[in-house]
Amino acid sequence: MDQARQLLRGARKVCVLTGAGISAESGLATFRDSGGLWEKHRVEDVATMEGFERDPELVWRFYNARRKAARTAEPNPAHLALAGLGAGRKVTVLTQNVDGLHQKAGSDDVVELHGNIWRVRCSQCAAVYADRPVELPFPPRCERCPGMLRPDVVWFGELLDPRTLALAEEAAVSCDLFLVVGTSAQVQPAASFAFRAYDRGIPVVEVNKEPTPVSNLVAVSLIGLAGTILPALVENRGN
Ligand code: BJW
Ligand code: ZN
Repeated sequence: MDQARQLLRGARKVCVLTGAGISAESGLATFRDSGGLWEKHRVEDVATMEGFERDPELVWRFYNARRKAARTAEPNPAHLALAGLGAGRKVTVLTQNVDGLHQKAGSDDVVELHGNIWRVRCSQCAAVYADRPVELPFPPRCERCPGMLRPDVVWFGELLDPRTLALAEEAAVSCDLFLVVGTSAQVQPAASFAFRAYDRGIPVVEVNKEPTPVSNLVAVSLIGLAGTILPALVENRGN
């Protein structure tokens, strides 16, 4: 912890990659942990375009349940600690999460790699709509064409938005400390940003309740709950 604090103290530009683990203590399920979403749902059924084309109602049931959970979820001490990290330094959060909790906590530079659960997009004409009701009546129809609306998130086999990728890339290689929090670091290209920073000689600090594929390259691995470790890392930072 002392070593991580020291790295943070010297850092003027911090880039943070977050995953579902940072929202776990807000009561939102992760994907790959025991009891996680991928134990109850087949990835191919609910997180691919093929699955949506096969059974859109199943996919909407999955996302409506997650919207319902996310609506009442509040940022936890981990989100708040990251939001408080910005005094005197530039902090960019690259999040794989679609729940909007970093913004709710007050982080002002958030790059949403996998989209946002509060937006919907037409599967035919790509029109994007925000602030739809939590329980969308099925089938949710586009206002501009006969297409069906889908969540505006990135499923497996889909490309991340090129502008989003460029922002993430720039933040990852121009920071002087890269934090990785609560992600299994298995999904590409999101996980690759930690490797890009490492390749540039930038120190990488990981916070996770267990080791991951990035644990071997990190300067410091802090094993434990993000809601406990991040506030401890940020306090006494002495800027
Ligand atoms: C705690 C904690 C606590 C718990 N405190 N810690 C290169 C090599 C191999 C494969 C590929 C490759 N490039 C592309 C691919 C294919 C694929 C991929 O990566 N597959 C791998 C899984 C093998 N990637 C893609 O398809 C991506 N698109 C793409 O690359 O396009 C180009 C292309 C297309 C086709 C072929 C090839 C290239 C798109 C990926 C989209 C992922 N989408 C999802 C759903 C988003 C919407 C939604 O939320 O519903 O994103 S899947 C899901 O996984 C979600 C997450 O954002 C993502 C990552 O999961 P995350 O956040 O890491 O969660 P978990 O559950 O895995 O981990 C939680 C962690 O927290 C654990 O480590 C816990 O220990 C920890 N934890 N509680 C601290 N309290
Ligand atoms: Zn449309």
